[in-house]
Amino acid sequence: MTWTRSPATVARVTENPTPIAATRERTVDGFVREFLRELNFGQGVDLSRASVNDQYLAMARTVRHYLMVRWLETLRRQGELQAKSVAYLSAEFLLGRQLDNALLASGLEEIVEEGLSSLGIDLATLREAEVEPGLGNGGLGRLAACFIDSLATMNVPCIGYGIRYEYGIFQQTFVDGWQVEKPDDWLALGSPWEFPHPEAAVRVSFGGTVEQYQADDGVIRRRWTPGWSVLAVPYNYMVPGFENGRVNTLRLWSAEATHAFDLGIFNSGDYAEAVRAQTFAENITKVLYPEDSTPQGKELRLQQQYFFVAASLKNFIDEVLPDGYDLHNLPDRINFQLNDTHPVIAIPELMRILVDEKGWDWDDAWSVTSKCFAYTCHTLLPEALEVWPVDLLGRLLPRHLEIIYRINDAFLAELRETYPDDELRVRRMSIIAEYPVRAVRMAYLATVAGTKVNGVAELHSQLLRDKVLNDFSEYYPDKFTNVTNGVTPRRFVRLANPGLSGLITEAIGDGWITDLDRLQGLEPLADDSEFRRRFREIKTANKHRIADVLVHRDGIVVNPDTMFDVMVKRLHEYKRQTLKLLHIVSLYEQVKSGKLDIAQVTPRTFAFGAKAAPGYLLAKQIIGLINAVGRTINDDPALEGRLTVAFPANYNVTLAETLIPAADLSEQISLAGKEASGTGNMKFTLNGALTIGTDDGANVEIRRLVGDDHFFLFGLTEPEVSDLVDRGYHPSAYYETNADLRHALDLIASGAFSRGDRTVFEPIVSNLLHEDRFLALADFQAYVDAQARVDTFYADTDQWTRSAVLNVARAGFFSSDRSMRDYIERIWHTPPVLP
Ligand code: 26W
Repeated sequence: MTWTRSPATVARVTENPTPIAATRERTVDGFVREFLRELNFGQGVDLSRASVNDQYLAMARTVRHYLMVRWLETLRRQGELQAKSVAYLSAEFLLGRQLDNALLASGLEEIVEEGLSSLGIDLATLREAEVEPGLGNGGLGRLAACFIDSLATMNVPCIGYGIRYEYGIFQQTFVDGWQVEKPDDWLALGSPWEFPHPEAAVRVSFGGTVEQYQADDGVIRRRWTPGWSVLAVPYNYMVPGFENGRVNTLRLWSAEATHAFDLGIFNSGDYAEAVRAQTFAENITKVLYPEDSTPQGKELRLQQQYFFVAASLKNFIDEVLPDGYDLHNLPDRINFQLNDTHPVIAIPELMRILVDEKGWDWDDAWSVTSKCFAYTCHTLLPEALEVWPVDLLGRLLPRHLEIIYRINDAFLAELRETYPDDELRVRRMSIIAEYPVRAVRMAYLATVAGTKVNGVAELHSQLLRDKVLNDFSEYYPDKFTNVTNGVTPRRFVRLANPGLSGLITEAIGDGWITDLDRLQGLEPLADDSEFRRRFREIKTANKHRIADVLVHRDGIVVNPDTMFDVMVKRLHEYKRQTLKLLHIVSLYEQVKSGKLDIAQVTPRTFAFGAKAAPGYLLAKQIIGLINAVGRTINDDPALEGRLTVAFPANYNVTLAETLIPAADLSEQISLAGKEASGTGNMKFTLNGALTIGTDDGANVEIRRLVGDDHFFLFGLTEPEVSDLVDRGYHPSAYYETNADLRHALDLIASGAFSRGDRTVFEPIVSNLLHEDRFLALADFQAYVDAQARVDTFYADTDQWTRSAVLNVARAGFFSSDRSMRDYIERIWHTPPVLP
C-alpha cells in the first residue's frame, strides 16, 4: 500500500510548541503507587477493605491515566493540523470489555499483572468484574468497534459518534429453555472508561412548525420553530491505537432535559409535570432497540437517530472545526460515514444548517452536502431497509421532511431528463414511496446524496448493484463500490487467543498484529509436524478453557476431547439455526432407531449462542427447540456422551472471545444471497477453525483464499436460489422424498422433545413444511453430506490440523486494518497522520 509510506500524502506536524506533561512512570512500582492512590482517593477505600469492584475501578482509572497524555496529545495535534478526518456515524458500537484492550494498546499488560500480584490481587479476577458495554445488536455494531480500533492503530484521524444507551442489548436468560429478557444495567456499578462533559452539551430540537418569512437580505426563507428540545450530553471514550501512542475519540451522546424545558413547566407550578418532562427527555437514550433486521418504525427510534446525528454535526462544526472555518471547504476536512441508514437523517440536517442557519443558497448547500457523506449498506433483506412514514417524519422533523421533498423533486427532475420515456423507472427510484403508505426510503436518500455506496462483501456489493439498488447503480455507476468487512486482530486473536498468538509470534515475529498479511509466513509450517502438534495443543487448551467457563457460567458440562462445532450469531431464520438443528435431530433419530451405530458417530459438542429479537416469536421458539433437543440428547445414556448440545445464554463479545478460539468447526450456513457479509466467519478462520458454509457473504472470499480443500462448501448458490424461488419452491416435496429429513421432522412433531406435547413446536415444523422462506429443507441433504465429509476429514487429525493452520495463514485479508485501507483508498481519501 503506497499511502502508508509515501511522505507526500502524510500530513506533517511542526515542532511541538507546548511542553507535554511528563509520562507516568512505566514501572511496576510506579503502577502500584498510582493504583493505590486511585483506590484511596478515587474509590475512598483502603486495600484491606476494597471490594473486587473497587479494585477493578481503581485499576481501570489507573490504566486510563497512562493513556491520557497520549489522548490529549492526539487531540492537540489534531486541532493544530486540521487534517482530513473520518466521522463514523453509527447508532451502535458493540465495544466489548475495555480493560484488556487498554492494557494491550498501552503495553502495560506485564507491569499491571506483576504490580497487582505484588499486592496479592489476581488480574484475572478483576477482568471478570468488567461488565461489557453492549451498545449494539450484532455484526453492524461490532464492525463499528473493529473499525475505530483499526483507524486508531493506523494513525488515521477519526471520531466515532454514537449513542450512550443507558441499557444496552438485553441480557438473555433461559427459563425452562425459553428466552426471557432482562434489562442490561451495564452502568450500575460505575463506568470507568467514559468521560462525561455536561458543560459541552448541545441542544437538539424536535417537532413544531415551519413558516415562510422574508429575511433581511430580501430573500424568502423557511423558518423552523421547534416544539420541544432536549440536551445531548457527550461522553467521551478513548480509542487507543495499538502501541502507537495515538488515542482517537469515541463520542457517545446521552439525552437530558433542557433547563428551559424544565423551567417553563416548573414556573407554572406543576412539579410533577416538570419531572415527567425530564423522564421524557431521558427516554430518548434509555434503551437500545433490540431488533437487528426488522425496523419497527417506532417514533422513539427516529428520535434516537436524529438526536445523535444532530448533536454530532453540531459538535463537529462548532467545536472540532476552528472558529471561522469556511464550510465551503467541509468536504476537504471530513467524511461522514453512514453506518447503514440509521444516521441518514444527517443529510437533511446538514442542508438545514447550511440553508436555514447559515443562509446559503440551496445549490451551494447541496454541492457541499453531496460531497460529505458516504453510505454503507449492511443487509439484503428487503424488510430490513428503513422507511419512515411521512406522517411520522413530518410530525417529528417538519423542516427535514420539506428538505427531503425538495431533494427528491430535484432528483426526479434530473431523472426525467435522463429517462424521458420511462416514468415507471422514475417512480421506482423516488426517495418517497407511495405504497403501502407514503414514506421516505432512507437507503435511496443516502444513495442520492452520498459520494459512495458500499456493500460489505463482494457478493453483497454485487447483489446491491444487480438487485436491491439496481436502478441506482445504472444511474450512478461510479458511486457503487465494495469494501469487504474485517475484524480487529488485536481483540480477536492477540487478546482472545494468547496461546495461538504466542505460537505465531514465536514463528514469524509479532509484526502480524498490525500487518496481518504476514500470517502467510505460517504457510510452510502447516507441513511441520512439531508445529502442528503445538497448534493442536493450543486448541485443546482453549477447549478446556471454555469448558471451564461453561461450567461456572451456565452449569453446562462439555467434553474437551470432542469436535467443537460452533454456531454463534443472532437468531434469524435466514441464518438457519434450524438447519444445524435438523442435522443434530437426524443423527439422534438415526441412533435411536438403530440405523446408525453410536460407536460410528464422531463425538461432537454442538455449541450455539444466539439472541432473538424479543418480538420475533418464531426465533424465540427456535431457541426453545434447541434447548429442548439439547436437554433430551444430553440426558440420553444411549448416546454414551458422544453428542452434546451446549447453548450458553447471553452470547456476547466476552463469550465470543473464549468460545471462538476453541472451535474446530465454524457454522456459516445462511441461505445464499441473504447474509451480507458475516464477520464471525472471519474470527473463526483466524482462530484456526474450518468452515462449513454456503456460498454467501464473505464465505465466498474466505473459501477463495483458504482454498476449496480447506473449506466445506455446500448448498444452493444465489442464482440457484433465485431460480428455485421463481419456479415455485415447495418444501413439502423434500419432506416426502427424503426419509432422514422426514423422520427428523416427524420426531420433533411427535412431541419427543416437549414431553409428548405435540403443540409446542408445531409452528416451527409447519413453517418449515409449508413456508420455509429460507430453503432449509432444500439444502438439508447437501448439508448432511457436507457434515459427513467433515467427519471423515476430522478423523485424520494431521490432515485436519494442517488445514486449520492453512486457514490461519491465509486469512490475513480479513483484518479490519485492510478494510480501513480500502475505505481510505476508495471512499475517504484520508491520509494517516504520522506521529
Ligand atoms: C431495525 C432495523 C435494522 C436493520 C438492519 C437494524 C439493524 C440492521 C443491520 C443492518 C443488521 C446487521 O447487523 N447487519 C449485519 O452487518 C454485518 C456487518 O456488516 C454483516 O457482517 C452481516 O452480514 C449483516 O447481517
